[in-house]
Amino acid sequence: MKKKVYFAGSIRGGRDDAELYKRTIDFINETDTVLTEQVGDLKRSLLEQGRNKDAAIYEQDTAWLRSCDVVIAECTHPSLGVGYELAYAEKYEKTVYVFYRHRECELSAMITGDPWFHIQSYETEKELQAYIHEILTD
Ligand code: 6IA
Repeated sequence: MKKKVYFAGSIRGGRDDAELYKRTIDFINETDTVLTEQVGDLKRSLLEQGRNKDAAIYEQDTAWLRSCDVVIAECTHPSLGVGYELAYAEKYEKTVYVFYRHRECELSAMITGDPWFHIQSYETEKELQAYIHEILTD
């Protein structure tokens, strides 16, 4: 059965990796279902958001976190929102995979120190996709 995947990646934290998120979301969607396609949206402006929209985003994202089968987070680029989502997912006992490129960042001790998270460093996108494929075919 197709897995419902909550893919997390930086938005207001910085969009340097947005294209990687988009390709990763497309890759996951080949076999499973990504709930959070906006994370890979390359067109929408960050400025379009207001407080009302933020409340709707929060409600929708937390509902998706509660209903997903697995969380996959790309954490190379630090993001407050992603950190919040990881803790929220743990509260609801969701399986959480955290990926990062170790040559480019030091993950927070609050992530690496939490045994709940499955943490995996990678170097190439191909390697990232291979890890994700393994998770989804588990
Ligand atoms: O603090 P950040 O903005 O970097 O937090 C990013 C995380 O929060 C992502 O993993 C998303 O799941 C969630 N998030 C933050 N902003 C949005 C959003 N904005 N839509 C959906 N989820 C969000 C509207 C779309 C945007 C591309 C303009």
